[in-house]
Amino acid sequence: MPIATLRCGDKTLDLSTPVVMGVLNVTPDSFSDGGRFLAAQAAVEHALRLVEEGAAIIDIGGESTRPGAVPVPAAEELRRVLPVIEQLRRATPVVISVDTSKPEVIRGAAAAGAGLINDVRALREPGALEAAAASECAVCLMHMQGDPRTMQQAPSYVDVVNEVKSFLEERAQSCRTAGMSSDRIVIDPGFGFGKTLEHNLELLRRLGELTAGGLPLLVGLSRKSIVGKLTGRGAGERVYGSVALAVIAALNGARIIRAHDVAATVDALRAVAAVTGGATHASHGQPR
Ligand code: 9MG
Repeated sequence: MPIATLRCGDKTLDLSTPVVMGVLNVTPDSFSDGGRFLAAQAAVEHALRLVEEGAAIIDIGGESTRPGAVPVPAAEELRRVLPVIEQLRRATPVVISVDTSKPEVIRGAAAAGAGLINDVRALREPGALEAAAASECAVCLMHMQGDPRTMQQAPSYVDVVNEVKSFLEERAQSCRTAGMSSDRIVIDPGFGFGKTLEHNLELLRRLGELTAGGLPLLVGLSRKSIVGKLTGRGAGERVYGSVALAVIAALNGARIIRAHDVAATVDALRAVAAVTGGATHASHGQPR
C-alpha cells in the first residue's frame, strides 16, 4: 500500500493525489540585481507567486546541479538559502524544501524551518545522512550516475530501471537504519542526471516499477534537455512539453512533480486527478 502522507517536520503533506513542487533557484544568476537583501526579497516574492499558483512545496536551491555545474562552499550556500527560508516560513504554511547535499546546509535549513531535504546525491556525502536523520525533515533521495560536472559524458546501464530501483532501495534502507521512518522518505529516479534520452524515456515508461516498495515518487522533468530533444524547443519555450511529461509521470504513479511552470502543471494534474479519482491539492481554489 503506497504511503499517502509525508511527514515534513511540523507539517504533513497529503499525497493522495499528485502535488507540485515549485522550483526556486537562489543562485547569483537568478535574483542578484540589487544585492543580497533585495535578492532574497525577490526570491520570496517569486516563491509566493508559485504558492498562489498552487505549489504545495517550494524547493529552494542555492547551488546549481545542472550538467557542468561547479560546487560552492557550504557557507555561501547557507548565505543564499537561509534568509529565503526564514522569510518564506513566516509568509506561508507550504512545505519548504532545500535542494542540498551538505550536512552544514541540512542542519541550518532544518533549524530555519525547512521541512524537506531534497538531495540529488541521496545523502551520500559524509555526515549528510546523520544530519538529515537528526532533523524532523522528510528527505528526497535522488538517483544520479556520476556527479554534475561529468554525469552527461557517457551514461551507461545494463538495465536502467533495475539499477535505479536497487540504488533507491539501498538508500531508503540506509535512511531507515539511521532512524528515519518510511513516512519521511521520497524517492526520485533523477531524470537527466547521468542518463541519455533513451534512459530517460525507459524510466518514464516503466516508472510504476519504482513505486513497488510503497515510497512516494518525485519526478523532475521540467524544462530539461529531454523536453528540448523531444520538442526541438529552447530552454525558454518548454512549458507544453514539460506539462505533457508531468502528466505521463503522474499517470505512471508520481506523487510530487517538481516544476518551474506551476500554474500550468497544477491545472494538468487537476485534470489527471479528475480522471483517476480524488481531488487535487491545488490551493488557489477558484476556477480560472
Ligand atoms: C535540484 N533538482 C534538479 N532536478 C531535479 C530532479 O529531477 N529531482 C530532484 N529531486 N531534484 C532536482
